[in-house]
Amino acid sequence: MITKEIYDEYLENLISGNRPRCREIVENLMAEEVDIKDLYINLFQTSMYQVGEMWESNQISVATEHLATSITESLMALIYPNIFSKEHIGKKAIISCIANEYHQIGARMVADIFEINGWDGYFLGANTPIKDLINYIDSKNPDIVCFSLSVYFNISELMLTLETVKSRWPKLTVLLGGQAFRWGGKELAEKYPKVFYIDSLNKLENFIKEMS
Ligand code: B12
Repeated sequence: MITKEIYDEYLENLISGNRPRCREIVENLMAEEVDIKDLYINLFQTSMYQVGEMWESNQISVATEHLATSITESLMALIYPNIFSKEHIGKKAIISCIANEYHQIGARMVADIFEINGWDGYFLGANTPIKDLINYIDSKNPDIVCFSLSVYFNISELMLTLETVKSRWPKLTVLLGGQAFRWGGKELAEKYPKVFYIDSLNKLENFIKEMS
């Protein structure tokens, strides 16, 4: 269980750049068989949101924020053996940040939730150009495509991406998510058939189960 004490100690070590201690904390939680979604949301996401607030209010530098990001990404890699050991069911999802979107941790979590549920989760990472995305969708013929958006000023890229993908594959299921939608844009999902905005990993998992 991720208690307040564990979280506080983790955050302190994340901010001070103590990767070995952060790693130990995560390994201990994994040994306790803490749910991966719990780890993702209540440890990694909450701490990175707090890092963002500290950075915004000048309590930490950009360098510290970058270090916290890289530690978080390395710890997610630590969990991979638990994610990829599941039996696969022959369903495919492509998960990508849209062009000019450099925040990739949330999208990586989304890809992992697909893997945990037996899907092949093709995670394309940050800033995927539309042309390459289209070619990739063409080559994989996925059941679902997911787009992650963190900064609201990238909404026009998302609109362009949706228009391009939906004009080519009108029946393809597309999921939208990410914190940019706090500032607007959810209505984009209503503009096209089979496009859904999903606001949490739990709802995502329910959706995946229905599609499995
Ligand atoms: C780390 C970070 C960066 C790193 C990212 C590196 C990397 N490898 O990812 C770097 C340095 C690149 C960066 C750059 C910038 N950043 Co920044 N960044 C952050 C920070 C601190 C953490 C992001 C993170 O990992 N969060 C944790 C993840 C797990 O959360 P998440 O992304 O929300 O994902 C969850 C859900 O949203 C959901 N989800 C996400 N995607 C999807 C998709 C689907 C389909 C579904 C179903 C669900 C889903 O699932 C996840 C798990 O629950 C945030 C602070 C914050 N509040 O997050 C700011 C933040 C996102 N950044 C911000 C800004 C402003 C910027 C810059 C413009 C700064 C600048 N002046 O250059 C640039 C923009 C770069 C760009 N073009 O993308 C703002 C955005 C504000 C806004 N109004 O849009 C934030 C909120 C900071 C702040 N408080 O102001 N940043």
